[in-house]
Amino acid sequence: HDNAGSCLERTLVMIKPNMISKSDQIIPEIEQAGFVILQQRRVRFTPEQASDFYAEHYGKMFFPSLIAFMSSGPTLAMVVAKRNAINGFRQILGPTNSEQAREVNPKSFRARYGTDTLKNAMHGSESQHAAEREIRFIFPDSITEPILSGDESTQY
Ligand code: RTP
Ligand code: MG
Repeated sequence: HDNAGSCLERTLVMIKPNMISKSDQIIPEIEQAGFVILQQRRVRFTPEQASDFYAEHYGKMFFPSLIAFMSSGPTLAMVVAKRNAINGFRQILGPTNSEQAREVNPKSFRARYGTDTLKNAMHGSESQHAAEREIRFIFPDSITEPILSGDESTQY
């Protein structure tokens, strides 16, 4: 089996404020790429919540502009599932810099919807640890264990 050894994962995806108006176009693309949307929520981040969500970047040059951007309007957050969802979504997301995305992966979300390094249209968790933390951050009531593991995942 092709996917033997791979694991059904959940990752946190966000459509950032500059592209939330394109959600009706973006969501079917996420589903066509094989991701199942488990939960979805519109979030209006306060600057404090955005700072907390992006705490790993505190102190960096771009932190103030990141916080201003992420609290400039609503964001659409969703929990999506697929085999290897975390890396798989980062692949179709493209690099952080939208201009670089247009060069290296023109079909990626950031290539097509992003503007630059800051306004890069979408977010996807970058590791298992980040995914768990971010899902809990946005969906505090959601289950915290992996949805399925081992042999069970083949039934999905
Ligand atoms: P994300 O967390 O939003 O999915 O993006 P990422 O992993 O590709 O990039 P990361 O390094 O985690 O940066 C988080 C967000 O901060 C903004 N940023 N601006 N040099 C800059 O101006 C700069 N670098 C990063 C972007 O909005 C980036 O997605
Ligand atoms: Mg990141």
